[in-house]
Amino acid sequence: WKNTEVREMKERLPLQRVNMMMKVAPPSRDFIGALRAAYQRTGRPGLIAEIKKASPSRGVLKENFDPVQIARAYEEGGAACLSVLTDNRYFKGSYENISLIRKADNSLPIIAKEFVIEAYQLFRARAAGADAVLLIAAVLPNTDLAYLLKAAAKIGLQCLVEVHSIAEMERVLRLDLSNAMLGINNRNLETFKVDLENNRRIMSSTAGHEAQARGILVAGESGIFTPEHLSFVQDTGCQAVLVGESLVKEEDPAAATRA
Ligand code: IGP
Repeated sequence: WKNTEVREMKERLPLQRVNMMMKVAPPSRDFIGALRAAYQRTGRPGLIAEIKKASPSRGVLKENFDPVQIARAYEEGGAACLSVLTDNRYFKGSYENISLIRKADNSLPIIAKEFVIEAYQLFRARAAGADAVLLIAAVLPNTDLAYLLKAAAKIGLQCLVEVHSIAEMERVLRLDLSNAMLGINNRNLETFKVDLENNRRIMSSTAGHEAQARGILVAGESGIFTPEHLSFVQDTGCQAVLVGESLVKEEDPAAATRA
């Protein structure tokens, strides 16, 4: 085994422990509802502001990284929700960061972000105090998505189901999404290239129209750096956006969030 894999195994808490933690975890909040409310209040897409120390495409984004402080700045700046990277291998994140943000009484609902492939990760996220989790269609067949959506609902977690293509959008629309929202990731996970045109293509497809007709909230994700980008994504029909790099790197994340 590679060293990283051995370390990840050691960091894995026993299920029994996670179960106990879930029982005393702070109650979950309405992640999707907070985004809808923000859209209704402002007429602008609800902002999911992301907390990540590093990314595979950009390396370390911020040297003296303080997740609690950044979360506070996002809250002050008017974000609707937080996205906290828990993946350690590629993003230098942790579940501990979620626990710390919740202990600091930050009021924003939190989505835990990593590559979820099994129910254990849902339990671990809820135990840390997360309100939602990310499920990526590109790595999960519909049978697994259906199972994880159900398991998440049972423990009070909402899901953001992420797609990259029209085909994936069509596929996930066959699922029961009553406890979920969708995300269109404009970053190609293999090449890391960002293309906002992808957002428009998917939203203006038959599947994109179906999602909107069913009242499913859709977030545009990745590569949003300017107000023009934000308007572009809003014009495709997204009522939420997920912004990481351009906010995390700011000297003043609160001011950047307001802008
Ligand atoms: C954020 P950006 O370009 O604003 O930093 O992108 C976000 O979309 C990205 O972190 C993300 C992600 C993911 C990370 C989207 N989907 C899946 C890990 C796994």
